[in-house]
Amino acid sequence: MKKILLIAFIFFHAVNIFSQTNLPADKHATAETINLYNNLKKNLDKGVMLGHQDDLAYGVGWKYEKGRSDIKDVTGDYPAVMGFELGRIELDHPVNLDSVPFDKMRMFIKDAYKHGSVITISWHLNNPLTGKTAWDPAPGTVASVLPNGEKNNLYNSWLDKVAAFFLSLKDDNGKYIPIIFRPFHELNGSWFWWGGKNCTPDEIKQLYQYTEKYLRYTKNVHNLLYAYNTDKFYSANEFLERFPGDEFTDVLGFDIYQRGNNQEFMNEANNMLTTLDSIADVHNKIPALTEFGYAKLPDSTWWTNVLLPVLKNHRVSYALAWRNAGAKQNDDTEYYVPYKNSSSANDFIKFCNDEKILLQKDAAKEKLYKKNS
Ligand code: BMA
Repeated sequence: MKKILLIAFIFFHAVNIFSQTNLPADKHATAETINLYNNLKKNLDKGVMLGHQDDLAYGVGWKYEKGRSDIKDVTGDYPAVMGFELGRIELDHPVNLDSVPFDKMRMFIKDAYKHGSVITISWHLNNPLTGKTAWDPAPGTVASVLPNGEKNNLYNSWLDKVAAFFLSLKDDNGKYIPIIFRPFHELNGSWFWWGGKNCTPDEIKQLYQYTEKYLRYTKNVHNLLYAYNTDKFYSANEFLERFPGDEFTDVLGFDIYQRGNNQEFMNEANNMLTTLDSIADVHNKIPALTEFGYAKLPDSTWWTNVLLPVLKNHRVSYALAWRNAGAKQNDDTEYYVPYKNSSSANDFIKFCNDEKILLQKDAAKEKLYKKNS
């Protein structure tokens, strides 16, 4: 009888543990990475974590001022998700393609992690076949980096550098900082060498899988969740056309920028999020708006009138606003979140005060890197 009770006891605990802890694509992910994965899933109904690319690095009219952030200047709190970018790390450059020094980036990532935010990283890697930028769509590039391709060795050496960066991301106790890595983003569009008509769907699937296996098994990088993300899409089939498979992905998302009127944007975003929600549900993944923006925010009530109603309709883990690059060489300015005293700042405060929108303090309360029951 005692034995039976003991077996029943163990069985119930095992069921309990397994039902609460799912493993991400990397079955050997660090404990903190597994916890992040499970907590992001569990928190889907709590709200949308607001993110911002390069938030701690610069904003409109400033660069590298300790503790500064355009979002903090306006709302008093930092974003719950911080985005960073690795382009040019493959060339051993000390700064990325947007001039952010990798050493500073490492410190920003440590800071974001320490304060409970989630970190996501993109990689606008150069074209390995031509040596030009990510935007050089030379045909045959993807095939050239796959095994037996003429640039496979070069590509491996680039992955070695990316792996070294990920493995250099540790907290004060020497533990690896979990990152949502978002390679080959917008892969249904044709502007990057890895996208759209510049390769076959099968080739980009292979490249995605190859990259992940190389980082995981050859380089032993285990602090990554992987985000698969498209640009605008019109059907579930289109979204999934280049999908590398469940065992290679944790987050599913898309990038969306408003270029037409508000209603058009709302319709598109609602349609895509409805499709994304159902795909994420079927595949048991984390749905996210991996990039969004309305350049220079010409509508001062866009946040509460356009974006908020869309987000309220859907399950979205996080939404990453693109970078506040500020003044650019060609006399243009680039920004996607308000800065102090800009025209949509007040509306942005209202948006952030809505219970659906989570900033860093809200994320910190969730202890995303801890095992929560
Ligand atoms: C683009 C623009 C560019 C930038 C690139 C990589 O969308 O913001 O200015 O270089 O992303 O971050």
